[in-house]
Amino acid sequence: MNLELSTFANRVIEQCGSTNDLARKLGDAGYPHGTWVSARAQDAGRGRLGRKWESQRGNLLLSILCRMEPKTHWSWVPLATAVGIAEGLSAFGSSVRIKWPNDLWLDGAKLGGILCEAVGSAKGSYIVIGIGLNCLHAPGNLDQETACLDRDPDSVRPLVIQSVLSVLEDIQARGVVELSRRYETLAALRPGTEIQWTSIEKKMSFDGVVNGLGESGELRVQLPNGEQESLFAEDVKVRRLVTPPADDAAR
Ligand code: BT5
Repeated sequence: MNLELSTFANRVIEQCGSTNDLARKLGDAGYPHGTWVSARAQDAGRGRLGRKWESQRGNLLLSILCRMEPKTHWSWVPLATAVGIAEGLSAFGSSVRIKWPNDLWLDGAKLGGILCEAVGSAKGSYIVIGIGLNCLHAPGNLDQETACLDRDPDSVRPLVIQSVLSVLEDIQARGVVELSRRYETLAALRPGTEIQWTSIEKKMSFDGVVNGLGESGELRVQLPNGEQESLFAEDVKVRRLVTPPADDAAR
């Protein structure tokens, strides 16, 4: 066993650049599915598209290795992670919603984010699932509202790890149909939600109405001209939310 790697495999360390980079070292060395690493603070925490992740002490910063087969299910891993986190946190009575594709919302503000990075290596390909969750601090001065759980990260971490791994196991055992149903009960972008998104390729903004998920976890939307479009990882802004049915809102 590599001694350096064993100092952070399945451990909480004080500080690092990014837990995703440490998890990648574990993945390249052949550590198994479910191995995790967590830090109390990161000085180079990242989001998608090179964005920064504010990573103060008191929040959860966690990466988990995922070696799931078949690879056709890989496109579902970010949503499976979000479902695992939202379901796990319901044990605290927190009503967390999933804002497709990788955000967790509490009362409409960003509570957490997920950064999945696929890696091919000599010891097999895998996904690093990076999770940032505001436990004790909601950072200010960002371009969006933020929220926190008001819980110690040491009490949140085991719940999140266990719940995410359990959803991944379910996909492997039963496929994604049931996951899709579970996602729908937690989705912030319900069918009928009016959204706007920016196409990275075309560098243009578009408006549309959410229809639901496609078979790879993509977001199906209807354009004003009636055409259907699939979004795979675009940043989506909400223009008008749909009010959940009364029985759902009461939960
Ligand atoms: C994400 O990116 O939401 C994925 C964040 C994943 C972070 C984890 S921490 C453990 C692991 N190691 C890493 O280095 N990363 C992962 P994205 O969708 O690109 O959102 C980034 C945007 O969220 C920023 O531009 C800010 O607007 C906002 N943001 C940054 N830090 C935040 C925070 N702590 N809480 C809420 N919003 C934040």
